Amino acid sequence: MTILTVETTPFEGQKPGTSGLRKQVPVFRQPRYAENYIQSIFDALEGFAGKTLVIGGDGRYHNDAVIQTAIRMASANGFGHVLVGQGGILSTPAASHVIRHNKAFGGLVLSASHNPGGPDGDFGLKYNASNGGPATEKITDAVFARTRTIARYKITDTPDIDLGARGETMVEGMTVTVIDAVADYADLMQSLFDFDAIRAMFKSGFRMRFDAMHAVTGPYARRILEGMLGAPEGTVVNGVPLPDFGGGHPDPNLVHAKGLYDLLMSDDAPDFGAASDGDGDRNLIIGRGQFVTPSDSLALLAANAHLAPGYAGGLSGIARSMPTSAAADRVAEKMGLAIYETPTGWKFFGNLLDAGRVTICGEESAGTGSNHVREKDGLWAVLLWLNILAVRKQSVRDIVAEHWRTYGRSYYTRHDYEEVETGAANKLVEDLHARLPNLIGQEFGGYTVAYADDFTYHDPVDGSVATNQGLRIGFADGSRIVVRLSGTGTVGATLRFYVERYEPAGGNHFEETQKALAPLIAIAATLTGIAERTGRDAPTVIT
Ligand code: VG1
Ligand code: CO
Repeated sequence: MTILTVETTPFEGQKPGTSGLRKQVPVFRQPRYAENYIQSIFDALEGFAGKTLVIGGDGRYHNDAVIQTAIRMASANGFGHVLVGQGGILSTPAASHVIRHNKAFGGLVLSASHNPGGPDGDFGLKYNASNGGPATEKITDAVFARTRTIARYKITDTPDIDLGARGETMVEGMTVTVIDAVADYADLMQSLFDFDAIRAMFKSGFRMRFDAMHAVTGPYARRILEGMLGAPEGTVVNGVPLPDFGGGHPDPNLVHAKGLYDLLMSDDAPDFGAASDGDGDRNLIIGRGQFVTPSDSLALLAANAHLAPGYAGGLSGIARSMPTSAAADRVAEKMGLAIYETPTGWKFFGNLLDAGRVTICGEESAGTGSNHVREKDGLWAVLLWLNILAVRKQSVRDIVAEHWRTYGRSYYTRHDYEEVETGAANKLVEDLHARLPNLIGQEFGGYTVAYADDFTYHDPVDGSVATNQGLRIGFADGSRIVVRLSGTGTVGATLRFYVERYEPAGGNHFEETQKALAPLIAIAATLTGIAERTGRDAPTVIT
C-alpha cells in the first residue's frame, strides 16, 4: 500500500467568509471535489504531524464515502490518529466535545446542517479547530485561498475501513479508532444537569415528544432521554438517522416541524416538545400551547441557568448574534452581566467563550449553547429546559409569561425569501446600504429611525474586525429591522428580514406575533422594495 500524490486543479466553489463548504450532492460527487477541499484544509493548517483528527457527520447521503476519503487523506498527510464516530456519526456538538475531550488537533464535520439531504440534496464539510469550535476566519480565509491555487492532493490507496464496529485499524502509519458516538457526550450532559430531578419528573408523568427529524440526534436523544432519564419509549420520534432524512427538511422550525407544533397546540398535547436539526446543533422548544422563540429561549435559559448544577455558580456573561432579539440584553442588564453582540455564525462566539467572558450564547436561528463545547448544542438546550422545568415545577407557558411580566417581551419574527435570483438580492442589499445614512431621523408610520448602519464587529478578545455583517435599521422605541443575505443557502440567494419590537413590562404581551409586527414588516417591505425586485408577494418561510 502506498501514498499517492494526485494532480488536481484549483476549484471554484467555496464562498469566502463561510466556515465550510456546502454544496448540492452532485457537485460534491464530482471527481476530486471533496479531495480538493480536504487537501485545501490540511494545507492551511500547520503542525498536525502525528496528531489526532476527529471525523464524523450527520449521516446524510454521501457521508460514508467522504469519511473514507478523509481517513485516507489524513493518513497520507501525516496525522497520527483518527477518531471517527461509529457508523460515521457524530453530531456537531458531540464532535466539538470529542475534539476537546481528547485534546485533538481538530476535526472534520460532515454536514449541511438543516439543508435537505439525499442524492439531490446538499452535502457539506467544515473544519473545527482544537478548541472544538468552527475554524476562525483566519483559517477559512487560508483554506479559501488554497482552493484557488491547489495543484495536488495526497491520499493512500488503502481499503475502506469498517465504520460499523468499534475498534482500531491501521491505515498506513495512522491509527483509526471507531468510537461510540454518544457515550462521551452523554457523560458531559450528565455532568451539567440534574438527571435525578429530570428522571423524577418523567416518573411523575411528565410527557414529552422529541422529534429527531431522522437526523443525527436520534441516537443521542434515545440514549439520554429514554435510556438515562427514563422517558417512556416513543418519546423520541423519527429517531433513526436516514441518508435523506426521510425526505424531510431537517430544519426545526414552524414550517418543517409543523407536526410537532400542531401536536403541542392540540388538546392532546404533551407537556413539552422539542426538535433538533440535521447535525444536532439547533433546537426547537415548544411547551403545551406555547411556542418559545429562540431569542426568548436564550433569554429564559440565561435567566434560569443557575438552577442546573453545571451553572449553579452563575454566568460570566451572555452573547447573542446581531439579528437575535434584545431579550437576552434585558436579562444581562438585570443580572449585571456583560452582553456581547456578534455577527451571525457560531465562530464569532469562540473567542468570548475561550476567554471566559461569556457562559451562554445564542442565535435567533434556534442555536443556543454554552462553554461546555464550542458549538451550539440542540440537546443541551433541551436538557437545560428540562432541568429548569423539573426545578420550577411550572409549565413552559407560565414560565414564559412570568418572564415577559418581569422583563417585557420582544416580539420577534424572521421572514426568509429563499432561492431569490442572486443579482436581484445583491442589488436590494446594495441599494438599501446606499440609502442608510439618509434614513436616520426619518419617520415611517410613527417609527422614527434612530440609527441605520451596516453591522461591523470588533472582536474584544483578538481585536479582529468583521465588516458587512448585515444592515440594521433601529427605531427610537427600540424596534429594529435587519436585512442580510444568508451564507448557507446553496441555490440562488436567501434574503433574511428580521423584525423586532419591544413591549415593556406591564404592556400587552399576548398579541399574535405577525400582527404585533405588521407595521414594521410593512416598513421593511417599502424600504427594500422586496416585492417589485424579486416578484415575491410573500416570504418562503416565516419563523
Ligand atoms: C444560518 C443562521 C445562522 C447559523 C448558520 C449555521 O446562517 O442564520 O444563525 O449560525 O445558519 O447554522 P445564514 O447565513 O444562512 O443566515 V447550522 O445549524 O447550519 O450550523
Ligand atoms: Co445545524
